[in-house]
Amino acid sequence: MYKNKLCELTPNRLDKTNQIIIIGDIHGDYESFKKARSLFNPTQDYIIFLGDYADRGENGIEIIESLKRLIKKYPMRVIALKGNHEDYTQRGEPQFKPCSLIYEAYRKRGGWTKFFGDEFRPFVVNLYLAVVIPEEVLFVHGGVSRRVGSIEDLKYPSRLIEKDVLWSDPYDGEGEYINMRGVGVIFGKDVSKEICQKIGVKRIVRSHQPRKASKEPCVEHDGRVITISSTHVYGDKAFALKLPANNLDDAFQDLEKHVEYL
Ligand SMILES: [Mn+2]
Repeated sequence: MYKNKLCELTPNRLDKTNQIIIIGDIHGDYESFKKARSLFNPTQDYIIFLGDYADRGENGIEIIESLKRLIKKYPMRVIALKGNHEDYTQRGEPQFKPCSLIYEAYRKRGGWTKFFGDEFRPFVVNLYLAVVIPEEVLFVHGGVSRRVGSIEDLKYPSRLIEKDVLWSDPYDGEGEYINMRGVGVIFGKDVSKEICQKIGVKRIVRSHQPRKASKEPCVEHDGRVITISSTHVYGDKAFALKLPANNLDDAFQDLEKHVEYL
C-alpha cells in the first residue's frame, strides 16, 4: 500500500491552532532555516516547509538533519513537502541539476551511499507532495497541471502528476505548455482556476522560483497563485508567511502584514 502523499489540515486539526507558518525554498541557507524554525511554537502552530532544502547553499546536510529532528519531535505539527531537489531514484541518483548535496555528503559525512541510504532516503520517502486546507489553500512545491483531476490524484499520485507538482510554474497567460525546465508544465490562470475548483480551494501557495519572490510574495493569476522564498542564496530577501489559522481569507487579502523577513 502506498503512503498517502496529501496532508489534510481539516478544521478539526486546525482547532486550537494559532498560526500556520509557511517556509519556501531554503536551498542550503542554514541561517534562514534557523530563523524560520524560531518562529514556530510547537504547542499552537503548524509549520509547513515547501521543499528544496539543499543544493546551491553550503548547508544542505545540516538543514536536512535539523529538519528530521524537528519532525521527529513534533510529528503532528511539522509538515515537510518534497521539492524537485528531493527527487532521487531509489539508488540515489538525482533527477535534477545541479546537485551539490552529494559532494557535501562526501565532505561532511564520508560518502554519499551511506548518507543516502541511512539518512536521506528515509527522510525523502516520508515527505508529502501537497498540503490542503479544505476550502482555503493548496500548498505545493512547484504547481499544478490539468493532469490533477481531483484531490485523490494528490493522495496517490502517478509519477507524471508527481513531476508536474514538483516542477511546474505559473505563467502570465492561458493554457498549459511544456516547461523550459524540461519537466512539468507552465500553467495559465485558466488552469489555476480550474484546478482550484476541482480540489476545492481558493488559492495555491508554492515556492520553486525564489527569484520571482525576491522582495515579497509574488501574487499572480488574480490572487490565486502565490510564490514565496525563504533563502538568501540568490542575494534576495528571504521570508516566511505567518498566517492566522482562524482567519486565512482576510490574511490573504492583506498578505504584506503576514510576511516575516528572515
Ligand atoms: Mn524547486
